Amino acid sequence: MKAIKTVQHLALAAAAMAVATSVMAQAGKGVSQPEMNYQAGGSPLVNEPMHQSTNPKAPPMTAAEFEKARQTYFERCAGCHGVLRKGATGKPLTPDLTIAKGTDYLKVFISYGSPAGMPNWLTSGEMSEQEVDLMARYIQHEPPTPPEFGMADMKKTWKVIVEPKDRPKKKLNNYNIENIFSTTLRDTGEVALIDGDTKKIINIVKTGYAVHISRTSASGRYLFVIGRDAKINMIDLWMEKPDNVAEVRVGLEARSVDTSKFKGYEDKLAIAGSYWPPQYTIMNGDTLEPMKIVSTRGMVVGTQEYHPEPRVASIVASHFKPEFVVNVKETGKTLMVDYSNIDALKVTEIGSAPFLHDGGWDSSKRYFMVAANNSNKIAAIDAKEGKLAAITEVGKIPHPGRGANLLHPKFGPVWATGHLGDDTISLIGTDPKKHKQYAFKEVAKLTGPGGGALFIKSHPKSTHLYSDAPLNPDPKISQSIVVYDIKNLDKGFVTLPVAEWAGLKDDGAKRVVQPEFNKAGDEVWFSVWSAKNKESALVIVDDKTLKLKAVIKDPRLITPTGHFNIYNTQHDVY
Ligand code: DHE
Repeated sequence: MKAIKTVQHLALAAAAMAVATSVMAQAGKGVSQPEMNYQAGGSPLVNEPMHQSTNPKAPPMTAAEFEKARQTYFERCAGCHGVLRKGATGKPLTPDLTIAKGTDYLKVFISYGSPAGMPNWLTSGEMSEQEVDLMARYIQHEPPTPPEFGMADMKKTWKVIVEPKDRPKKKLNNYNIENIFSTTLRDTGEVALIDGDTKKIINIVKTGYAVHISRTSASGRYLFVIGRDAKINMIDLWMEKPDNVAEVRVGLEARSVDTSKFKGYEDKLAIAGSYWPPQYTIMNGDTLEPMKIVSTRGMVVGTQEYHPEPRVASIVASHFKPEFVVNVKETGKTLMVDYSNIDALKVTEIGSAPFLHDGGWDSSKRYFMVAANNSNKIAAIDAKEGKLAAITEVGKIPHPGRGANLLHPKFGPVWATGHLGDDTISLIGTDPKKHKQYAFKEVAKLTGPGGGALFIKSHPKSTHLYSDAPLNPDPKISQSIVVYDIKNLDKGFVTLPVAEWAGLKDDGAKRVVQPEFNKAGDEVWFSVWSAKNKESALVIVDDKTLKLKAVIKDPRLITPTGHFNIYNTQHDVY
């Protein structure tokens, strides 16, 4: 575990350094360095048992060499090339392709990298010549397959810590629950529950490994947290001290979780998507008991070729129908999963473009705007009609988080995304009724400070749009936030030196990440994300004045990254 975390750090640290030459230089082709490094994080699969599969045409490897190379692959390569090496952000590396290239060619590629985004593992000092040789031989053998994870495995991990009948019948604390923030403490596998009113930590709750996101149940009472190890924790905010009431693992690696929000189904079901095995699992919303597992293996949109590991990326609950919107990365398909009868599950499959990743609702909550990141596109999924509304070309590697909704003075309601691979923010019209000519068109491009942006945010009560750039190589940029005045977007941005405001005592990378509004929509929270052994902080900015309002520091706030305001997450306000 420790090794994986270190590698993830290295990957992100490398991202910050390596872009200088590449973000802009590579515009238009290939994968940018920050995107590559961002996705090249370690996988929890490194610790899973897998069997050596030998290809007689490939150069020989001992069992020990194979195991070492396998570990390195899952620590450094699987995020881009895929568990089964069928390719994702990185190229496919299956033996039918690699054997033909030969060991020497592969060694050069691994050593020096490529303009398309492959890192220079040897010349950057991250791999030795022996390791490069090992990896060049390894990728000519059949990829070993991690184990499946079905119902019996899930049931073994399922724990109801407090039975529903033993839970509070009413709220037992005085917290203003709607303004609690759940902050990811990435490297400790915890979330910090923070009272948004008093800015005091309520509890630090143990969750899965390298915890990823938090989502709120429809009622706002329960919080669901998922770790990269596919462990889901369900936290009851009505307890005197909010804490875990249930947990389960739905796979070996995962990123997304949500709960049913359609009228009549509030808090009834939960869903989580896994990277491995490629599947989604529907659970009882009260206890996390796994009820239905559905594989996402299948054909890729367009080419209609089989993909053995289409990872489940973002999932969101529809407000129009009893449906979950499940976005499958490699196949480029959005699955509208009708949960009204899970014994006769109806799934509407909407193809758009490969590499669906993150996304959010437009302001009407009818259109789910999802980034096909490596295709440089945003697909708008019409949740009312159950069809693709449009695909919009945007900049290089869109990365919206959930995106931001603004009322543009000229174009009406627009949804915005920043980009990892260039310095632009794309605004897309989302109102086909009153602003038909702009609907699902990229109506404007704002210029930001540089590439490496991950999250963007606004609020219906705010006239500001905030964007981070934690993967930009320039510390001045990665340690700041830029803000646009929605009423005067042409004016450009102002920069807020958020990391400097945090006044941290340690040197080192201090990535400022993920703007998130409080419930009232008058303050914005940011994480200042330092290394695990360094001081981090949360910085709170007054949305009206853009001045520093508060800094939260605590030795327990280790590697804070994402944060999720209960009310805004419950109601999809962004
Ligand atoms: Fe995330 C959302 C996957 C790295 C912070 N991230 C998501 C979602 C997916 C995803 C599929 C959408 C979930 C949803 O809406 O249901 N993230 C991945 C990766 O595969 C990737 C690239 C590499 C990895 O190894 O995990 C990755 N993500 C990161 C980070 O390094 C970040 C910056 C820090 C961290 O905590 O690990 C990070 N991801 C986040 C955050 C969100 C997120 C904060 C939620 C955004 C939101 O506003 O909802």
